[in-house]
Amino acid sequence: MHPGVLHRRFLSDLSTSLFSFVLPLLPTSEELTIKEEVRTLIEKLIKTIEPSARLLSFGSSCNSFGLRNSDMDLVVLIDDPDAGLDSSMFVQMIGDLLERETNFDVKPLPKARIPIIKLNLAASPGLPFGIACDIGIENRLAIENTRLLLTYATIDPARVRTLVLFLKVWAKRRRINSPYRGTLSSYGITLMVLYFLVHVKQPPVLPNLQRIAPVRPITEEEMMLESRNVYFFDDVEMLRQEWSSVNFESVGELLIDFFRYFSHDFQFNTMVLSLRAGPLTKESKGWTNDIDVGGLNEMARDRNRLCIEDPFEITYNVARTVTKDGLYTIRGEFMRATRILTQRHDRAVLALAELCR
Ligand code: 3AT
Ligand code: MG
Repeated sequence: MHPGVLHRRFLSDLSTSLFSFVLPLLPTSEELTIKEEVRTLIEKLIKTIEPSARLLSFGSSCNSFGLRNSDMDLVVLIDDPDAGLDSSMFVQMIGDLLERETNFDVKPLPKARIPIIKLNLAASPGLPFGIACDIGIENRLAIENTRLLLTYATIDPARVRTLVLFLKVWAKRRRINSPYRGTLSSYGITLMVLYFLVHVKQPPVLPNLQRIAPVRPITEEEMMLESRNVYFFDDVEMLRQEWSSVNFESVGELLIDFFRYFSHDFQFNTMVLSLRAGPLTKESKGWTNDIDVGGLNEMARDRNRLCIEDPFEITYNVARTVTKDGLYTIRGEFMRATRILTQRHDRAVLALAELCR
């Protein structure tokens, strides 16, 4: 058969295989129900300490990029401005309460830089692996960035969700999804995929939601949260009607191109990925990592090896955990993936299995 025909067949198989790969890894409805029950139970208990408190989910439990058994990210928001609760104290109080009233394994960390309560729920028939859960206090920006990610996913779920979910699995299996070991968080990986779909692909697969003007004028106050501009266009109905990408590449083609772009084209040494603004230089953000002057130790230089700007907290590098070795491993993985997907033109399903081995 002609190589072009073989290649086209591989691409079409690759897209089908990606959908089938991801499908069984999605959370079961039973898991979602249990998680929601746990959230409601904990919220009810917390309200006995502070009636104006609400407990909200964020992260992958509600940005549509959740996988089976993924952790549960929760945050307590206190609506009463006069509640006067300090985060450390509140974390300790919630920790004590949960220890008394539930049989979860509870670990309050009131003295951590960001005070949180860690919970572990034991395995049960509906939750064969249990759940790990982190409860933070007043992290309102996380709720907003979760909504941003969810809105992006909603515009083109077939391509966006499939790509992000597959790449999260790939990153976990290839061990490059460990911020504590010098590689990337899931949030960082998701921002890389969205950056690629908004700013690298021409024509773009997704619009830049932070650059679409609001339909009605909005006040400065509505736009700002904790002195950050958190505006983005979030009218999903209107986006569905008004935005139609003229990029018709399949999810398989996009995946290959994603790996190729981060293997060969992205300038890791000098550039910052900004979902908000497109490519920026490290120099323009003051995120340089190559000045080797006395006083700047190895740790400080390692902070900006890979630069991913947070969409709202723009002075914050989401990938600051990536070390020199971590980046070397990550780039090696992008190259390995490109090689596998561009050299194997037999069965796509085998290529995916090899990719995630
Ligand atoms: P998993 O399914 O748990 O792997 P996730 O989407 O829940 O993926 P994370 O657990 O990495 O992603 O993060 C949960 C949320 O916490 C995502 C984001 O709202 C917030 N978050 C995580 N890391 C950062 C960060 N470095 N800067 C700002 N917000 C962050
Ligand atoms: Mg999470």
